[in-house]
Amino acid sequence: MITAMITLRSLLLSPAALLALAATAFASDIMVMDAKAPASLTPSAKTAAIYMVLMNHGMETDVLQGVSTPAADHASAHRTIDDNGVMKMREIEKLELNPHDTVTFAPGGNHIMLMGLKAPLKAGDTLPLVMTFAKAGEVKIDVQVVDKVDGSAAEHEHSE
Ligand SMILES: [Cu+2]
Repeated sequence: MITAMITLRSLLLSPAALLALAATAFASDIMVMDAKAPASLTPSAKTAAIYMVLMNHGMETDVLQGVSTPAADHASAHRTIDDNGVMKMREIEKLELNPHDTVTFAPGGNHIMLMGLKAPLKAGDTLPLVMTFAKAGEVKIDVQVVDKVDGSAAEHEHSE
């Protein structure tokens, strides 16, 4: 009886929880959670950033080798570094995920950078993203476009 009640309760997910589930992709051992992109600030925006949490649930190290989306000409993983007080971005050529590693892409650190955006990102939209891993292969996710991601504005004022 108690078990039945717990099961029932766990089925009653809030809309927010359902959204979180929808944004979570399971593909082999790589799990992508909470993939989100802040909406473009101007209609002429050509760059955008995507944030997420990556986990490797496997027993072997995997490597993120590339990212792509039909929404932009170019996508790559970037890392923001503090070079004597000047924030600079570097492309992460190979992002290693060791077994049980969690890597967070968040403002001020790692992000997926889109360049040559084909249309400005609007809150409520979803953006398909393909992440290619050495072992897991192609991991396809839907990125939620949100109003804003705390701390992301300053980082993407650069124009590349
Ligand atoms: Cu960047």
